[in-house]
Amino acid sequence: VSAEVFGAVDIGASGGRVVAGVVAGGRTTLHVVHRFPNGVVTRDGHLRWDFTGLYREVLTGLRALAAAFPEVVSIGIDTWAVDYGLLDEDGTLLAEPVSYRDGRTAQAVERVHARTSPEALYAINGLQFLPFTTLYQLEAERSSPWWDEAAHVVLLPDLLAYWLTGELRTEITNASTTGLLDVRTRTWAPELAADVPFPPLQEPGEVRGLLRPEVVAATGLPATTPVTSVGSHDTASAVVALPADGSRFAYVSSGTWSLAGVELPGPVLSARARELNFTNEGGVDGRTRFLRNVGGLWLLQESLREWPDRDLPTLLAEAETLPPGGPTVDVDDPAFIAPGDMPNRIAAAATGPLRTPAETVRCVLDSLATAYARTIDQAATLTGHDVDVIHIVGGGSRNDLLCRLTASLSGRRVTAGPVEATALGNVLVQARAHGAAPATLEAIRATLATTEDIRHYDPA
Ligand code: LFR
Repeated sequence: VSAEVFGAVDIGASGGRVVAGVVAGGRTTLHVVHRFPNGVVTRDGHLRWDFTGLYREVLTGLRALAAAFPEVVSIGIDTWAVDYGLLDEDGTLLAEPVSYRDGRTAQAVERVHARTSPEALYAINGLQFLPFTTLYQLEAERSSPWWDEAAHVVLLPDLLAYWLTGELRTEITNASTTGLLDVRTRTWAPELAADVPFPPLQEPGEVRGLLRPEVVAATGLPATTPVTSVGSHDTASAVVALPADGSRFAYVSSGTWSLAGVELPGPVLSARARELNFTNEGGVDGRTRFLRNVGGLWLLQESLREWPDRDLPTLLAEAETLPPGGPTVDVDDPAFIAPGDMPNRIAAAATGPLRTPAETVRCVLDSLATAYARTIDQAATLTGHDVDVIHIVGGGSRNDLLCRLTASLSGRRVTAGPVEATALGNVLVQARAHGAAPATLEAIRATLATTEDIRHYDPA
């Protein structure tokens, strides 16, 4: 069988990777060619991403990709959502992008809501309230020293694509997280437009552009290599790669955040959906990702930073021996958004005392699993969508205890994996665009259901 290779750049809040996706005989195999850490840094009084540094890592990764797989067909890019860079008229990045974990939007939220009520906003953009949605960040940005010079607002995967190709577009699944897109028409909502525009929209599967000569020289990739738009919102790519057989499924994309919900043909904008804080994000092929952002492994990642002499496998093993029904926290508590001092913040919010790191770990996992079960139940009720199985994908799918707790608390079968669903979805949307994967998401998922290594958990 002949093999075709697609490069995926997949960057999350805690780390990035450049992956080769080898598609051969209906099976897609991922090879990570470069990994690099990511995290927020404090600069000029704000939490920011060192995005210039991340771009350097991307070039390093693409060089490794070209060296290992000279015949790469295309490159796709995804990152977390909502954050952006400001470019001046010449296309120069004005400042390193502020992170959604920065606290700058506190007053901005009130100003936006004074102009447009949360109810009216939901009717337009269909998004759950999160204090860091781009709409609020741009309101806060109006008082930044760079606003007057800004000519383009560019979402982060699109910024990488710009540096690689020179082309400015806004990929639509990620645009759907800005709060500025009309959820019904899938076009920019004129009534919410900021003074500085985003580049025009582009659908996943469309070619963004060819690599700039400088990038060709730096990476050794052929000058004919296109960047192909994928679900550039990492969660959109993850939902593509669910190993689902049929349609009666829900999912939890479990990483730094947990995104729990169902896939629908169109938005659900009921008052109840808004009250329960469900979002209608845009999926690949115009699907709706009806889900809730419910806090995630960030609570563990940040706790581990405070316990340098403890390792996760041992802590998980200890946590497993603790009895069920221990203290929990509300994983959605905005008090957990900022970095630092996490075990103490968890202890302060917990429903009972936490004496050891293992108890804290158990508390986080019980709380996450409880939130997953409740959220999937609500999603099913709000939409009338039947759910037989919950697919947990991403880093959390490796966490045996989390998967088992979710199965028993939800009373539903859980299937765990793939861990690298996001990179896989990135690869598969490119592969489809270049004729190497099936035409529909259903067919793509049915293939994954038979080729991916998946674990099943039935309710205890
Ligand atoms: C997951 C994710 C979520 C989004 C959050 C912030 O990585 O993209 O979908 O709510 O990060 O961008």
